[in-house]
Amino acid sequence: MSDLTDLSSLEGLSGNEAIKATSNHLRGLIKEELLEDTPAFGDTSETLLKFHGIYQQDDRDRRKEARARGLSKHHQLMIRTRIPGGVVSPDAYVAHDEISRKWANGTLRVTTRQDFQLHGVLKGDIKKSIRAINDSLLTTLGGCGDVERNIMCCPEPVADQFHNEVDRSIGAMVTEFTPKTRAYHEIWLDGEVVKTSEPEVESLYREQYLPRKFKTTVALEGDNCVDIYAHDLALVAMRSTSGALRGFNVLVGGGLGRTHNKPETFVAVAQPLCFVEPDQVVDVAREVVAVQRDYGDRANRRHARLKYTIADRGLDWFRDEVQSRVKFKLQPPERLSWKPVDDHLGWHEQGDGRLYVGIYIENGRIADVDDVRSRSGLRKIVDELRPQVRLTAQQNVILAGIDPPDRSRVEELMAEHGIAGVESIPHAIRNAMACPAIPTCGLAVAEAERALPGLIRQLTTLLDELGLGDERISFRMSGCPNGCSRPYLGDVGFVGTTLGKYDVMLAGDFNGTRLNRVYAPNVPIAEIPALLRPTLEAFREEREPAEGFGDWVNRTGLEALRDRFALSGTAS
Ligand code: SRM
Ligand code: SF4
Repeated sequence: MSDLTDLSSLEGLSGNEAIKATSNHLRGLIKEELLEDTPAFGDTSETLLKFHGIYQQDDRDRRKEARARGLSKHHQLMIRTRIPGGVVSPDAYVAHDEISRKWANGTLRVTTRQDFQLHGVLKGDIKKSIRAINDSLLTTLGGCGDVERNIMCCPEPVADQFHNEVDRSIGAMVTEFTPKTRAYHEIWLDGEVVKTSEPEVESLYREQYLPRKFKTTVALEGDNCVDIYAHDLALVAMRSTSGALRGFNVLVGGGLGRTHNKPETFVAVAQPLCFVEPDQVVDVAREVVAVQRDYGDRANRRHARLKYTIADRGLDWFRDEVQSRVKFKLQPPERLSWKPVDDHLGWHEQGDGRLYVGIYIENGRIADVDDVRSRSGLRKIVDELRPQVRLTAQQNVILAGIDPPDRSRVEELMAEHGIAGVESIPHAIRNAMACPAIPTCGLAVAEAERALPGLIRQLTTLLDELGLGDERISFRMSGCPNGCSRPYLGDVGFVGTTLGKYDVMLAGDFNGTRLNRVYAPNVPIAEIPALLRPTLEAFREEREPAEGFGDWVNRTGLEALRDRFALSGTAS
């Protein structure tokens, strides 16, 4: 038990609040249950494990068979490694690759927030896996749970003054926001239970941590490759004319999770709050989180994200509250402008005489499937040339620090393993993302990662046929309305409603600055290409030069297009 004395203060709060408060800083009974010869952890541990970067799941493909045979679910664990800015050393890459082969399902998943996920780990192998990750100097602590999640950043591996200063700010924020509990060390790394007179202080998170997950990203002026508008807290690093870091525009209150048929849950884009100087950014970020800690809804988890606090109390109230907690004056936010999103794929110079190459990974799944053996290929390149690896917010991989004479060897190894260079990947495929959904995600109501490859190839054929093959159109699919692949910020979103059916969303934009809306609800996947054909044809005929698909839909009017093409639809 924690030293929380007044449990009556938890009355009326969600069950998770009591679990957190009485967990003794995230220990609960995880250590004890780990020793038990059972395939799964209990419910309370399941909740607490998330803070340690671990989700208890079951293999949904095997549910039916298990039910038929009177067996219980096939329990397994998913591990999420928290990787600030997506930067992975060659040793850490190798460690994850080894875990994926030995104890997980043989694949590595790059997430939309620049982390690695390992699926299919059995309870008996979890401790070894977490240890191996720690030995490679990364951690899973805070990968999930009601804390600050992984802090994202544009992964462009350029080592100039601006990038270095941004990296320093991120490093300071990571230190500030990493939970201070020693539970992680004790449970997973066999750290001794430290008996000291000094209390274990979570000065930011306190006994109950945050009301809900909290997400922060850092973009570099002009390039929204990290989808700032989806975030609770977004920081846009601004460059001075001399190339130094001038400060950060701060935006707050974005979030994409919603629930079908529950209009009180909604998608929101982050709104501009203020501008701060580089040495003020950690303080302001901490106080943004602290205001949400103090005022976020702890009774209803569906209403507990920062976007709801701001919707209920107003952005001006929020700014005043943050202002009252910092010692400097918050400056008005500056106007942001965006160039087309850079996915950082292909070969680039990185400014120090070396090169980096961005490699496309379909839906982030590094695997050996048929002729495309990205897992073996990347491992061979990393073993041989030891590049730094960076994970992108589009679920792709960058190999950085490559000496120019080694470029041909990288290309040779890519070709040997069926890893395509970006120039041969159709734009629709390159700009598509899907979340894992079935079989690992317990919340999925439809397929995504396994469904999008087929659909996107049909759409590629359609676009080619219409002469639109060179258009940059983003297609994003998720297996439920939680929006893990950020479908609401793409030109086109497919949001699963039930097995085989999706709400088709249009009128977003390629730069992810505007939410899309439902064009047609509940569409069987096989009908999606035919549904989109007339709209794409009209786009081809009526667009302004260089106008993107989502922008054209937005200008023409979603409702007008729906009427024109004889659809009727409302959000499901
Ligand atoms: Fe997510 C829950 C996967 C990014 C919104 N997300 C989940 C879980 C853990 C399901 C669960 O709770 O049992 C999924 C695990 C599936 C699996 O088998 O791996 C899951 N989310 C993912 C990933 C792996 C999708 C991907 O394609 O990469 C991403 C991991 C990111 C990371 O490394 O931390 C992922 N999730 C997102 C994003 C995008 C983002 O943050 O940029 C969102 C929308 C933004 C937001 O948070 O508002 C997102 N995930 C959710 C939600 C809805 C939250 C809400 O406010 O309602 C849930 C459900 C929940 O929290 O209750 C969820
Ligand atoms: Fe699961 Fe839904 Fe997230 Fe997809 S969007 S991973 S189905 S929670």
